[in-house]
Amino acid sequence: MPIQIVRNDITKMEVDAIVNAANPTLMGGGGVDGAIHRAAGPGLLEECMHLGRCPEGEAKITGGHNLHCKYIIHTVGPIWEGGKYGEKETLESCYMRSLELAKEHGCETVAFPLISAGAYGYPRAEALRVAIDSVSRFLEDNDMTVYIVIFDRASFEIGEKLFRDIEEYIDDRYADEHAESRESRLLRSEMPRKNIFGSIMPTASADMAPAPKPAASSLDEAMKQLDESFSEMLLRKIDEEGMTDAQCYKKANIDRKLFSKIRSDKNYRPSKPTAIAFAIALELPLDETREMLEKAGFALSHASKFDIIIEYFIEHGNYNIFEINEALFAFDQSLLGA
Ligand code: AR6
Repeated sequence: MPIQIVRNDITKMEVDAIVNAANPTLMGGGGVDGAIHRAAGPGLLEECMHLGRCPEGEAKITGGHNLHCKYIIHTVGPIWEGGKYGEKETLESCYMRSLELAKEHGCETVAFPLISAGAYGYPRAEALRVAIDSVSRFLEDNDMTVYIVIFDRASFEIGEKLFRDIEEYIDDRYADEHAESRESRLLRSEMPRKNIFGSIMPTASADMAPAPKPAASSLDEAMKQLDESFSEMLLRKIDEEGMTDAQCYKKANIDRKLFSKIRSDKNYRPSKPTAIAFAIALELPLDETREMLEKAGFALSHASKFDIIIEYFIEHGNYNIFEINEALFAFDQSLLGA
């Protein structure tokens, strides 16, 4: 998955480079800076002494010392002063300069803390948004796996209104599904259904189902009646949408190598988050999303918070996978992409 949001202590990440939220002296400090210096050992401070100062929005690189990474990239975020002093641009520059340095040093995996979102006071939800937007912009032209590391639960807030909206949406659907007793469900399924005019409608039966395909006389015959596979539907939809493969897998937060596998294997069975990620990238409405999922052997149900959150975003016409992932993360669900 090109962008991943994870909950961890960044000093424990096993990646090519971790990024430090430093101050212009590069001489260490509190927060994540202190944790990195403690874990890396005194050799890091010694190396930093030769680097000189680092202006806001810029980045410098050192070795990883005692950490599990090859490099530490030190960047200096803006101090939040209300948002009218170019804080956002400076923060974007921190991510860009750090990623460029990582690229120059051949890094394939990089982990960022939420720069400026601690002692420097940048509002956390906005800091996260800048992080995700900047990283996804960089990944449009570069292949890399980038982790955004959230240290504690308090560091994570999606917009409060969005959180409440989704919570309500989940409550309405999740509760309904679970409140109904087994008996009443049984009763309902056995009762003849009435339409709005009160006349009895046929229960779900052959009357309503689409005409079945003629029964195959042999297994061989049956195999010839196979429907379009997941990968065939995906490739067809990409063409119909007039997208390139790269536009689609990037928008789906899917790794290029995985996409080539899917492209070359007609019978590829993706995981559910991967299948949904493609449906989101293609901006499919709910019924087509369900159809695509079915081809991979999955369904969307109201018995799962994950599914309800996906449904919420599709119904609201919001197909931004990174915003969906922020919400999934806030509700402790697995993320979309692969
Ligand atoms: N792993 C991942 N994230 C962490 C960790 C950790 N071990 N520890 C803290 N965070 P901050 P800033 C999160 O204050 O706002 C230093 O003194 C934390 O929850 O470390 O850019 C420097 O020397 C928060 O979300 O950095 C500077 O003087 C995020 O890291 C100043 O602080 C950033 O919080 C920089 O302030």
